[in-house]
Amino acid sequence: MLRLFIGLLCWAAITTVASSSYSGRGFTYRRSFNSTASPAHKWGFSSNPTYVVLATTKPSRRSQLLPMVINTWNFTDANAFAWRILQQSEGGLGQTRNAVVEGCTKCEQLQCDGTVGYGGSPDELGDTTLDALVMDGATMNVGAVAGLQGIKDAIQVARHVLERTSHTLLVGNSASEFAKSMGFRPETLVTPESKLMWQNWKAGNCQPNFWHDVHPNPRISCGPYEPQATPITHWKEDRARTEFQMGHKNHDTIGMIAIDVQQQIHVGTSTNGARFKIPGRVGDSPIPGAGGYADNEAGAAVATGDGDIMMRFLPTLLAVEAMRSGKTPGQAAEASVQRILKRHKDFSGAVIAVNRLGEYAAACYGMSEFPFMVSSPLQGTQMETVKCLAPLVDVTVVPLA
Ligand code: SD4
Repeated sequence: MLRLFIGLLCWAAITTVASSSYSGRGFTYRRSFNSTASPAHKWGFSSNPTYVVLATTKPSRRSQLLPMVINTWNFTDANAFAWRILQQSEGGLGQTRNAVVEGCTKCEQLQCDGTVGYGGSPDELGDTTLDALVMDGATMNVGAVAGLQGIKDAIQVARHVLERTSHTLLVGNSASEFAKSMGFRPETLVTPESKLMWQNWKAGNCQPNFWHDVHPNPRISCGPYEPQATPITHWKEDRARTEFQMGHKNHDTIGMIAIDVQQQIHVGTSTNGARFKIPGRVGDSPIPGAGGYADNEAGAAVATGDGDIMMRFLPTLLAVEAMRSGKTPGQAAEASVQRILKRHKDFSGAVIAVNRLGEYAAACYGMSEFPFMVSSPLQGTQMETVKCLAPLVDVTVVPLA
């Protein structure tokens, strides 16, 4: 009896605290850090607050957070499709891998925003190549492909790497040969639209591009380039990236997380990378810990944005480890974006973090806001939007180590 009474008291206390922070609808915006303690403040951002979207922590609603599917950007059809797959068993049991693979496949087929699947982001030679990953949070097994040529079904091939090999990542032509041996049909990934995009880029002196410190001057000329005999500095690199201006229209990878009621997690990613990339370039999306990471014991995270920068910081691993150490998804997502910002002020991208309970948050920088899709029993399928970190007011040059 005494135990029951103490239990009731605790429940009442938790409910009161939770309701003071969250809106009745179950979702609301709130500052992720108070303004004096904000890392943004520490690093010289303007005083605009950082916002993250957080799922309610009301105990009575926790059970309704799972199963869930969450993905980057407003890729509604992909999310709805994955959600439907998850419903194929009660509580999504045994369906999380199917959900992320089929959800991302849907985006590949729909050529989501032209940045997932065939016919987008032509490289310097006009080819489209694909990066994708599947990660199983129970086993930590990963299957991934990078620079996949001439096969449309990138995440399905990644699934074959996961399920039919002991490897983690296959690349380039050899990944395509592997796919063919697994029965995937080779076909061109070039479309009239991607060809036109590439022709216009060539006609415009190959601007923008990813070169620096080469000759002829890559800011005004096409290649072929050769090395220029000047010291390389971070300043030059920062300037080049600013000129490249990765923005919403230029990078929209799908990163998707599915969790069932038993807190089994899978993560999937798929992208055609960066427009006019140098052939051979691989982004963050197929790299575990960079584009996506899952661990049933802690949670999962997916990232989107400037992969050349992001993969240097393993932001999804950082976010998952932050949640493991007790941070909320909001704190975890923001801390991982802040880690990148500490060294790269011109970075643009976003991280979604979800803990094993299905509580989620997103943090972003370099755009005004970042949309993402969530499906759960609590809310059905809907788009959420998070305001991004305020732009830097003072840009400092990072000295060479
Ligand atoms: C890449 N991170 O290849 C990917 C692109 C992306 O949103 O996320 N776009 O760099």
